[in-house]
Amino acid sequence: MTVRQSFRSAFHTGAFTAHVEDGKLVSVTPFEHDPHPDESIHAWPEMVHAGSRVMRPSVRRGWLKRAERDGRMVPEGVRGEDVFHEVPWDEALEMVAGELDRIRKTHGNEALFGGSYGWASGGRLHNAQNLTRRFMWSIGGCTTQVTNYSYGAGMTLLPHVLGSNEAIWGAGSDWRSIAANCDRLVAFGGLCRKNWKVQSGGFGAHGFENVVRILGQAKTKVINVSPLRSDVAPIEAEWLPVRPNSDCALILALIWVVQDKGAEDRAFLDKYTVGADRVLAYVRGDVDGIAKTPAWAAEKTGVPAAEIQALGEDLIGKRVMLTATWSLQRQDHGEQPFWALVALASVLGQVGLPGGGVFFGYGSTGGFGQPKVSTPLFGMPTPRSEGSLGIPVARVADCLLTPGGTFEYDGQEMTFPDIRLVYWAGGNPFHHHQDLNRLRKAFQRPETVIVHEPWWTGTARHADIVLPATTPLERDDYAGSSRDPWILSVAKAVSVGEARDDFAIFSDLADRLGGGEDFHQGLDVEGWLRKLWGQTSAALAVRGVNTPDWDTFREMGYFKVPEPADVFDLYADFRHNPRANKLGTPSGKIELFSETIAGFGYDDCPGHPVWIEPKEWLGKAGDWPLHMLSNQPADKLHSQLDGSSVSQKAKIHDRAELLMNPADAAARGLEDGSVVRVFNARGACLAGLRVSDEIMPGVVRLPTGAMFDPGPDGLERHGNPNVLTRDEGTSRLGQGCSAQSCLVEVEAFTGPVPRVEVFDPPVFIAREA
Ligand SMILES: Nc1nc2c(c(=O)[nH]1)N[C@H]1C(S)=C(S)[C@@H](COP(=O)(O)OP(=O)(O)OC[C@H]3O[C@@H](n4cnc5c(=O)[nH]c(N)nc54)[C@H](O)[C@@H]3O)O[C@H]1N2
Ligand SMILES: Nc1nc2c(c(=O)[nH]1)N[C@H]1C(S)=C(S)[C@@H](COP(=O)(O)OP(=O)(O)OC[C@H]3O[C@@H](n4cnc5c(=O)[nH]c(N)nc54)[C@H](O)[C@@H]3O)O[C@H]1N2
Ligand SMILES: [Mo]
Repeated sequence: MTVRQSFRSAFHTGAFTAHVEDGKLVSVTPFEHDPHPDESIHAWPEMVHAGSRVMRPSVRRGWLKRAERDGRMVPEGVRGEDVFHEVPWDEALEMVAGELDRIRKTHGNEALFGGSYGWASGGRLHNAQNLTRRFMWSIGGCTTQVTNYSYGAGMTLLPHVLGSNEAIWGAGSDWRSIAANCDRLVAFGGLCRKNWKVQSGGFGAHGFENVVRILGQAKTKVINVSPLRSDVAPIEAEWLPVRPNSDCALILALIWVVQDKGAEDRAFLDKYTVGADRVLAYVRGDVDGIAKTPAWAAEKTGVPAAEIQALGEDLIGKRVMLTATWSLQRQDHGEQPFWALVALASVLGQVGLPGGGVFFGYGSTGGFGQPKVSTPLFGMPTPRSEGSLGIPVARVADCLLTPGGTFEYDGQEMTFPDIRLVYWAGGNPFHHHQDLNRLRKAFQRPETVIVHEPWWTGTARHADIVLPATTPLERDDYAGSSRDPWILSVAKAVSVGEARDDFAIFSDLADRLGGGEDFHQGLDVEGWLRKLWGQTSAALAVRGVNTPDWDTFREMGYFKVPEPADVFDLYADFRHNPRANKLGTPSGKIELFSETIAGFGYDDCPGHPVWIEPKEWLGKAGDWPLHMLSNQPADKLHSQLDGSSVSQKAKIHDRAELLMNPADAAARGLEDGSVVRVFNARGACLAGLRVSDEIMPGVVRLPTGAMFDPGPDGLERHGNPNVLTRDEGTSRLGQGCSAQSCLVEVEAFTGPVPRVEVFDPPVFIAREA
């Protein structure tokens, strides 16, 4: 007789119920309170039992044959090209513990790299990156990573300008207020429906259709400033196609128009900002002799001067909400468009008005502008040990390649340590990092690379010791996102291979290395979940919200935090009383000129927003005629669950889709639906071509997410854009990821189309006696 059971679960793309037959996950049904569930959840049954799962602890052959050379233990073979031996858990853990101990004792904890950036899975306890850090602190610390790939430049800049990162990760002014009050919503990078499929931590209800409905009934006119017309679909909007990476020039010209009309809001600037005069003088051309006029910006942006003039004039006297997607700062000098947008919102006097002002991210992930629930959700704490070094996340390859090298970041001069051991759990740098051919070289440098993974990703394939990790379907947890009212139960549904929870792996290792008490505090998963639920309940009780006890919550499967009736407007309190509600900047006001930043003396990020020509963009003649945007994939979260039939559906001849304007396709004789080769001096990949006028001429779009699949000749076969992107910081201030500044060429691929091999497990061989 078949045994059928159902279990609650949740992921970053939505919650669901998992249906299990005889110990196998067979299907999922979406969370009953999700009005618009995302299809990606249906990838789980295939992927949980996929042939690409890591089934047992595995060790790379060449690593076992390492030998000492010039004070380093140098393994044989090449990471990413070697074969693996499967070993019993106890032996694998003994090797990992032994290696961690050897390196910390010989070279100090700084030689351990435990940044481990990545999204892993939803769930508050089993957050792999947190657990890695907590484990590393329990054994004496490590070199870690600070900031993120999402908005590394923005989150470093904004505290200097607005005193916090509320405008990037806070709630955002409510859509109801925008609909009621806003005349013009200017969306740089659009308002991407696909990005709303995702909320970090796991969530219950997809809200984008609600935004579409609210805006559809409002007087608000939406202007989509983007190389892609489809970035706002299905919201009705006017499209202003703009050359990638030129937005700062456009924004400065809008400030010029407002100033030229004498319409800058003097009272606002005097009361709430510092440094406005410096910016206005710069825009007039008093500083460098170049007035930032519509004609000046037209040449840079490709937007006709008359249109810039008209847009600038149209904003005067209206309620205006300015927003930019995070991709606008994921580019060379990405700090500048964000700072310039704050300046424009200030010059228009809009900050803190109902439905007006500036916010970064309405188009970037789900939940911004929904009723502000600020759901408290406790995970295991990760206090960073004193003196441990944190390098900006996107500088990882620099760190591995140039030990002892110095670099600047946000006013600090830092030195890269000599990393001997890399430890990664819950991230896929061979998805997320730029210039993957360079990263491959960087990954050859350490003595040891250890990875926890459920699947044989690019990162697992470049490791020496791979430990099989569970997915959320294989463990108990609770999940939720601060911008979603649903707190969700996650229950273990199946077991796969010899996979263990990251928590269990780290607990065991910490015990072996003398850090057990600090890491797990004598509690198991159940003990921690009860403790964390207690903390979450206590935080809600302070707000007058009564939660059920843990057992009742588990039985119910979810809990809904009451949504506030009030409509929230960002910075309304500051506007109302700027003395009592000072911003966290040195002046307590919006810093359109920052003495702090000016004091750093960076020519790539001076004291106020400026136009600086990107190193790679269409404004500069060169060998590579097309600007490649690599935005977030519509059908999945990054590289996760790639290979399922759900993500396969979006591919063309098994490769990621490259979007190109008909004029560019015709000029190259390329046919819709064909396989093309995308290349530049850094690398080359294959992709499947789709031709459409939804993208402006001169620009192509290859989304991220195709699992890294390098062929023997170095050609990436699957369409991973990061073999093409630049690995350089945004500036010395933010040192963020600048993937969106990337030029390429595209040609027909004429050879026999190679098979994508990344979903095959690596080669295992028996260990020699
Ligand atoms: N060119 C370009 N590159 C980009 C971007 C871009 O716009 N353009 N965007 C950047 C951004 S914003 C981001 S956030 C990054 C995303 O980069 P990542 O977060 O690194 O990408 P993911 O594919 O989500 O990787 C998560 C990995 O964790 C594994 N995992 C899942 N659950 C668990 C678990 O419980 N335990 C363990 N041990 N592992 C688990 C998954 O299998 C997967 O391999 O990419 C960045 N890279
Ligand atoms: N479906 C799905 N949703 C996701 C994710 C995912 O993997 N899948 N990842 C999540 C994560 S980790 C993050 S950080 C966010 C990221 O959120 P974003 O960074 O906002 O997302 P992107 O899709 O990279 O970019 C949004 C749009 O900006 C436009 N754009 C790019 N460069 C420029 C430019 O120079 N100027 C202008 N005007 N427009 C430009 C592109 O056309 C692109 O479609 O998305 C989240 N949402
Ligand atoms: Mo991100």
